[in-house]
Amino acid sequence: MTPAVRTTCPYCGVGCGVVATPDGKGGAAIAADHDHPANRGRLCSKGAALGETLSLEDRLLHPEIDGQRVSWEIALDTVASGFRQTIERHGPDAVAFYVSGQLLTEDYYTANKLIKGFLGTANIDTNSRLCMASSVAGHKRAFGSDTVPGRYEDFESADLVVLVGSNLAWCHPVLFQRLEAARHARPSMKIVVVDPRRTETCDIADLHLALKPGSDVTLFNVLLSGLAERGVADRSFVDRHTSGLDEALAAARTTDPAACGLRQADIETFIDWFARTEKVVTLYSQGVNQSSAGVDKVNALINCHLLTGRIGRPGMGPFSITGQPNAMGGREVGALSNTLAAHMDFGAAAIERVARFWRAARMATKPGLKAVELFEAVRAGRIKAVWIMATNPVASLPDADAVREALRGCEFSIVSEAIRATDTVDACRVRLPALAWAEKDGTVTNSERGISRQRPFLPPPGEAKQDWWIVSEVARRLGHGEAFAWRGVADIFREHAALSAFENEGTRDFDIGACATLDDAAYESLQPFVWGGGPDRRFFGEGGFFHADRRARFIATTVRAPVNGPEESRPLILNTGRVRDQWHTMTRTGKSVRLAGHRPEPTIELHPHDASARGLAEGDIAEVTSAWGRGVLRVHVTESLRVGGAFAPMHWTAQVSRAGRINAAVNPAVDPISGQPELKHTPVEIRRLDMRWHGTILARRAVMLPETSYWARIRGAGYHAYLVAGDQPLALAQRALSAAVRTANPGPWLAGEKDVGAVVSDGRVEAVMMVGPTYQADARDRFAPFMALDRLTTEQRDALLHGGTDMHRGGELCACFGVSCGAVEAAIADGATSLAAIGATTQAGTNCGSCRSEIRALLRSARLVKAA
Ligand SMILES: Nc1nc2c(c(=O)[nH]1)N[C@H]1C(S)=C(S)[C@@H](COP(=O)(O)OP(=O)(O)OC[C@H]3O[C@@H](n4cnc5c(=O)[nH]c(N)nc54)[C@H](O)[C@@H]3O)O[C@H]1N2
Ligand SMILES: Nc1nc2c(c(=O)[nH]1)N[C@H]1C(S)=C(S)[C@@H](COP(=O)(O)OP(=O)(O)OC[C@H]3O[C@@H](n4cnc5c(=O)[nH]c(N)nc54)[C@H](O)[C@@H]3O)O[C@H]1N2
Ligand code: SF4
Ligand SMILES: [Mo]
Repeated sequence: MTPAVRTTCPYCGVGCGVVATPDGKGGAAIAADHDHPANRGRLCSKGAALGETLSLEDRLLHPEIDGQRVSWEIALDTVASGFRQTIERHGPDAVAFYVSGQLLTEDYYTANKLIKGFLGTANIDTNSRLCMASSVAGHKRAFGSDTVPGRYEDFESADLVVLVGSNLAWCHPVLFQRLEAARHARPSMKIVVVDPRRTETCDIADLHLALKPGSDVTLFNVLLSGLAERGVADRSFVDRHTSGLDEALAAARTTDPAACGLRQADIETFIDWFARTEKVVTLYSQGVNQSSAGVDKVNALINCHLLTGRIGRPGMGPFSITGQPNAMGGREVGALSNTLAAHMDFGAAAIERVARFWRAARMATKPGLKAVELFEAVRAGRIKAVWIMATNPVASLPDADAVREALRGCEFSIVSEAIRATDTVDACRVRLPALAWAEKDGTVTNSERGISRQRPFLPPPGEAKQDWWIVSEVARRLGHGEAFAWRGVADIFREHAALSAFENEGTRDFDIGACATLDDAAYESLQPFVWGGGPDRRFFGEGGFFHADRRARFIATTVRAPVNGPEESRPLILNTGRVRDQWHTMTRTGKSVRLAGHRPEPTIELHPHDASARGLAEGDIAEVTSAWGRGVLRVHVTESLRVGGAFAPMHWTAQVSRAGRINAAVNPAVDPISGQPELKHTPVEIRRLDMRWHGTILARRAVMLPETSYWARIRGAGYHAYLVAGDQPLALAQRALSAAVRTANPGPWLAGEKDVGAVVSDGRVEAVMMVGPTYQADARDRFAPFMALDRLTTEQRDALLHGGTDMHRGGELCACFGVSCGAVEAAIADGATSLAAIGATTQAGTNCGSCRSEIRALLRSARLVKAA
């Protein structure tokens, strides 16, 4: 038996501790770490399903150039000489790195050091530009440093938690569970959600402010002036520790509350609660950051905490929650193009200091390009060599078709990836195989500044290498071997720690100098710890901000309209974000069967009013068009949106769908200060595509689908599922699809009723398809149980050919135990009236808890039906 290894979840910024126990066959059992301070024994559905993502199928295991396998020697020589020649001919600013908050700190440090200290350019940006850049800029404006002042436990001890642009229930589920538990223990605690959509997070909200998209500055300006009017300013804090209040208040007082489209009474309630409650935490995420007014939104809400002095003390403060597992580590190493290293920027003294510390051969002397402009420069040919690591920009950047075009046209495109086929890998010439989570060694920093170890528990597969090693080998080939001569990650961590303390003297918040002397054994066994902020690990409770005068700044924020507002021909505003069980571009969560059921298809959600105005109904196929591009998605009609709003998840790529990659349509407008794109606000029109047939295919072996208007592919247990639709005549489609199915899954073909056909060989279903004139939302659920059978009885075969069984109606709800909506509804019909009762009969909601809000929604609607 291989011993259990304590490591950290590779998904969200909560940074849960995980215990992995290898099974000796390439897999591992995954459990929550009961001792990790972030989760104390909890995991969400994605964390709990990590064991299903470990297989080596889909992995990139060997270096490739132009589709040909090559040795590491050749690959590394090619990369090094490509960079050398490009710099010789065109100067250092003709090269760039695009990196990721999913790199470990040691990888991140290495990439940043090479390009800024030895290639002479700061053209390194990270996908955190799409994620945290507005928070970084807002923190710096207010505090003089990119500091997150608070701790997770502050949510639990607060009396009012304001969640702004955060779908915590789905995106940071373990923190949501902690919040839910705290609220359960202390029912007086209040929760306000500020989000134009009614999300699952609203389930525990006392007040949901469904504001007009983009109008957060209005709301928080109104809050600021309301707080001042109610006399709750903390005069002593403001006088001793801040400046700029008068200008900020003047701007706030001229703000017209009508612009946020809320009822005045709700705004008053919000101001009253905020005014009355000393312990307030304002937690915010992408509804704030991903906006052309992102930085102003951040400062508008921080202003309210500064005014009331509610910052840096238990149960209070603004809290920017990070998305990726190492978004914070990336900020610490300084891998944004406008930061230098270790929370230092491009001031002359800092450049000189870091150059000295690194013994830099060729130091960058000015900030580099930010993600969106960086890829524009690639497209325009100004950047001629670009190296992408641990991110999938062809799917995740806005105006994504332009990004693909940029990469395809680039002379020298390199990608370091763990997965063989992604939208970005497909567009790059040099492909370098990277180790993945289970094999990687290093550290990550979570949202509360908590540094944890990620430890390998599986052997490195194929020829894959860890990212820091790849970068260091290129550095060595460029003649910088000495500066990159680390023996392992502990060496890198010590150097990073030493830089954080180098000539710091309390001028910079980030200082983990104590770690510079850890020996290898101490690094190996390093326990999770939160850096900075004195004995209680909070910043700013007693002032001590990082502007030269040690005062925080109020920022006068004025309301600006989004860069691209609705137009006559594109009157709807497209909002994008996440679903519960998928992670970004699905390269990992897409491998898990149990995560596939919750949201199997790329959907476009819209309000019933907007749907009916366009003749759109649930299940239709619709085209979403913007000035930048288009997507084709399944329609979901829901009252959880505002009229005029639409929502699509960001997860679907060209690998798993025909045209579900929504970023092809998303606008590339950015915040003028942070450069963060406005991913939540694109003017679009949505129109119905007339489909003449809809189909569902479950097949044990992958099917090469013929050209159709719509398809999406998902994972089943031992099979592939395809949801398809098209505009050819039905009979033609049936013929073409059955031929495709049978080519991949040979065997006797049985024609059934209701447009069902199946390949059944030796009594086992090899493939089944239903292709008919109407959309059958539950076809996949009806057929799935038959794929689990090794031999069908005659009755089972008949049932299959008559359209399957309705055992699993309504899709999957509980990912941990595979419980369908139908099963939960049946339990309710049988008399279950509470979460606990449903858990007792079906097990749903009793493991990770990620589905509890959805179960509560079913309970509520059952109560409504009963009452009616
Ligand atoms: N399941 C899952 N969890 C994840 C991830 C994932 O891919 N899947 N990714 C991780 C990452 S990297 C990140 S950054 C986080 C993101 O976590 P969140 O920010 O919580 O997630 P999003 O769904 O991107 O957006 C949050 C909300 O912002 C709202 N919003 C849109 N426009 C506005 C506006 O103008 N004002 C306000 N106030 N709200 C608005 C949207 O309706 C949405 O509900 O999630 C992390 N966790
Ligand atoms: N429309 C829209 N677009 C968005 C967002 C949105 O809300 N709406 N959110 C944005 C946000 S907040 C984020 S954070 C981004 C995320 O977008 P991306 O970073 O592009 O998404 P991922 O799928 O996480 O990409 C990570 C890639 O790294 C690979 N990988 C995993 N581990 C390793 C490793 O150790 N080394 C290497 N070299 N590769 C590895 C994975 O296989 C995967 O292909 O998307 C942004 N895009
Ligand atoms: S909340 Fe879920 S995804 Fe986030 S770190 Fe914890 S287990 Fe991983
Ligand atoms: Mo993110």
